[in-house]
Amino acid sequence: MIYAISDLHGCYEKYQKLLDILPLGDADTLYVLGDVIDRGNGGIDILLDMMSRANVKPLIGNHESLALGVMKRIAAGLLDAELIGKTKAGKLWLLSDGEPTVQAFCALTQDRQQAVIDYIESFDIYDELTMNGRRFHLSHTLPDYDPKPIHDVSFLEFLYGEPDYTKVYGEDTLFVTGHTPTRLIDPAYAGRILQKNNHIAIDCGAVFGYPLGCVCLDTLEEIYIE
Ligand SMILES: [Mn+2]
Repeated sequence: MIYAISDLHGCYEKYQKLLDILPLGDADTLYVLGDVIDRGNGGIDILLDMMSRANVKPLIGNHESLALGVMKRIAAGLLDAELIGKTKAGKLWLLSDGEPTVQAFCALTQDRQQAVIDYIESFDIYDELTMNGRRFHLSHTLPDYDPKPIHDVSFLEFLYGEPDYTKVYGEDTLFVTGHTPTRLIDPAYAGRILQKNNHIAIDCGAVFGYPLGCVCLDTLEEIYIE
């Protein structure tokens, strides 16, 4: 089975609870559609756990992309937790609720810091697959409606785009995205996965007190972790 979650934002307990109930065997895959870190406290712990699992497939989110350059400078000994706020990129990261990630990252040994950096650098930007005759596109987010070929979508649009969930992007493809909590797309879907117009929006807002949503791509079944 193939599952997808997104925007864990440091919610380590919900992540572990999900792994406890998912029958995730060797033939199964759990896609994590970015924004594992920041806001909550457990982002680095989640990354370290994900690294140890061959059947977890990460895609990059804007928070990982923003953190990466600063993490490299910390690992190289050029920055520490106190100096981060004095750099442009570091200030941006802290403004994006990066503080818990900064603290946890700085507490790692240099080897572990480098392992986290290497892992984030291995993240793909998007993936496409076919399951039970249904085509899927998966990425952290997508641009506003503009039916251009996927190879014309820019890296920044995959990280920061705001899809128009009222538009069908492709008749023969289901577009799985996170990034925007579903309550901000449509309040009727607060804390729930939105499946509509060939979109599957899976960021239920786990770090804001809503459940962690998980969709099974084989069955389109929704799983919720309170
Ligand atoms: Mn995001």
